[in-house]
Amino acid sequence: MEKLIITAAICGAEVTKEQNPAVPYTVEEIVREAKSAYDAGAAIVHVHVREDDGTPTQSKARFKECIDAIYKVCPDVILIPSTGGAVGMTAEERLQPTELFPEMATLDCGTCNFGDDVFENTMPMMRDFGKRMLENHIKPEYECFEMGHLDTILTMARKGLVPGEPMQFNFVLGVPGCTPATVQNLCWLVNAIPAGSTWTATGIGRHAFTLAAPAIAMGGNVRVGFEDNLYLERGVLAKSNGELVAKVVRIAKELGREIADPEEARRILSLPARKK
Ligand code: KMH
Ligand code: ZN
Repeated sequence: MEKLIITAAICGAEVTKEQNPAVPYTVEEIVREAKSAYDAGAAIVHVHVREDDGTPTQSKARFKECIDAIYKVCPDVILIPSTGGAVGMTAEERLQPTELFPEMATLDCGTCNFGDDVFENTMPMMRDFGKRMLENHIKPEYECFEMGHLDTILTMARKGLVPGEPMQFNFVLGVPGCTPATVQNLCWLVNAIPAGSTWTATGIGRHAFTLAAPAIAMGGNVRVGFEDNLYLERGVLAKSNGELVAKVVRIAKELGREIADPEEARRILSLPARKK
């Protein structure tokens, strides 16, 4: 089995300091959280950015500021900026971080309910996002919140509308209104991906670690972080993203799975080595 790649989704667009005071907004806070996750064993940081008051933004300038600052303290980390942004943002707004030519970026694979909201990812939007990633040589992480999202993106990849194999999928299970975070659902998704693909499991809220454990045992990868879950355990807020990553490292250790560093993660994900 390959080593385990841990992704830290340190910020997201929805969670607030009211819910957990450690949620980062400022550049300094985002760097602090990225570093805590990296030091704990995360090879990948999934990046959303905020204004200083916490408002989610997809501003290219803000992404550049945060990405440059993260690389200063985590020089080899893999960064996956979001093109999902926040519910209600336009496609053009959301695509801004792709203008920075990151090695990877998220690509959301279909419209879905998102709590009380609808997260819009129509086919024309997805074709635009796919075209941009092909043009800018960005490897997408395909975010699948629903079973149908996987089928949709596989069809688009067969038609050459989005980057193809080897593909990296992130199965985000447990968003209210979307596919529940069960082991059966995870198995269904994993069984449907092409041979040679890589995949990550993200369990939302209380499912963060109950989905992480089977993913580790199945040979997949794991995402945790404040974007997905604010608690270390029931009733105990995590003090940092690093605490959440450290818990995954402990579970992996118990299950006999080693942790991939960023260089190993690049090889597993078929990414070119990062230029020094
Ligand atoms: N904030 C969510 C509506 C992504 O990063 O690509 C979408 C999201 C997905 O976070
Ligand atoms: Zn995200």
